Amino acid sequence: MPGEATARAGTNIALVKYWGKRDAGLNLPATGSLSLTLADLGTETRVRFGGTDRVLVDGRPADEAFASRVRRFLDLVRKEPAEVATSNSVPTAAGLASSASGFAALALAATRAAGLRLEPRALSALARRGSGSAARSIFGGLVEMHAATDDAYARPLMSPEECMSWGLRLVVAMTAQGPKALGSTEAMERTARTSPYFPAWVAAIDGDLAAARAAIERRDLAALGAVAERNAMRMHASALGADPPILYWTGATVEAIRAVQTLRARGTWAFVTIDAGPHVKALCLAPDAPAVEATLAAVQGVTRTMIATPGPGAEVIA
Ligand code: 2P0
Repeated sequence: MPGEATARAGTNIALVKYWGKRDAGLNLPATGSLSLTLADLGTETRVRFGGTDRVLVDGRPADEAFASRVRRFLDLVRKEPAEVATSNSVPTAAGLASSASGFAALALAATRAAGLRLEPRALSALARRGSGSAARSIFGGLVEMHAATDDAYARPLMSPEECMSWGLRLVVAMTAQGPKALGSTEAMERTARTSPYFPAWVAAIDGDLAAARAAIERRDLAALGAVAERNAMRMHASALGADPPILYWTGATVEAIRAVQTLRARGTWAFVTIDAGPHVKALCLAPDAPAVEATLAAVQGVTRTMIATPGPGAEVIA
């Protein structure tokens, strides 16, 4: 009997970034990382074994690059063909990583469809093989990815409920898309290979992780935000140092960063983070989120904003 299962997972935004690999074959990250899993923005994936191999995205056949990445991942789990049907609730142009929620949902759906029930740690390590950031989306709330062992996996730090009672929010500001951004897999490989700043980036991570953990323990938004903002700047600095250089920012990115910093100088705690693209995300507390959103929405070149809330880890839904 062919097995079938459907799972969903939320995307996540790293406050201490993953940027560089120790082993590309096993997709082992060079460092640890720390992120917040989001509600609503995510991926739902159904895996059905039997028939012929097929990968559908929002009901249509996936492009070959994505389909072959999915097939390579399924080969870790299966011995027979499978149909994979996936849909994203992340707006495609949002610049929010859909590979994180996508491979987390796929790892859970594929293992359940194959009749396997993996421990969360093993499921996280499996999701990592699809995409490094997916290891973190297995868990909800604040999550830390550990990279010290040969089998890197994530662990929960603070539940989504606790994150909600703390009041954490991420305000997302999408800026007008320039030319298609360089994919993060290729960009981090180039950074690691050619940037003279890459070793310094790696050397700074343990300190950032320790400071972030301590801030979370104290529920100290200002301290956590300060770590997140400097860590994102350091990630982009390492990429700028690559050859040829990697610059993800547009003018609107810079203006959005300045708008948040100006708001902060006037007494509102908000801190920026930026992933492998031009969009800006601001970490803040719920009572300040509407003001942070209004500030970002007023920046020229910002096309859309939303307030994202902490969300649960990957779950089986059918
Ligand atoms: C992060 N990013 O920690 C960082 C910050 C992008 C910028 O994880 O090669 O798509 O599939 O393991 O997970 C994006 O990297 O890379 C990412 P692969 P992935 O969220």
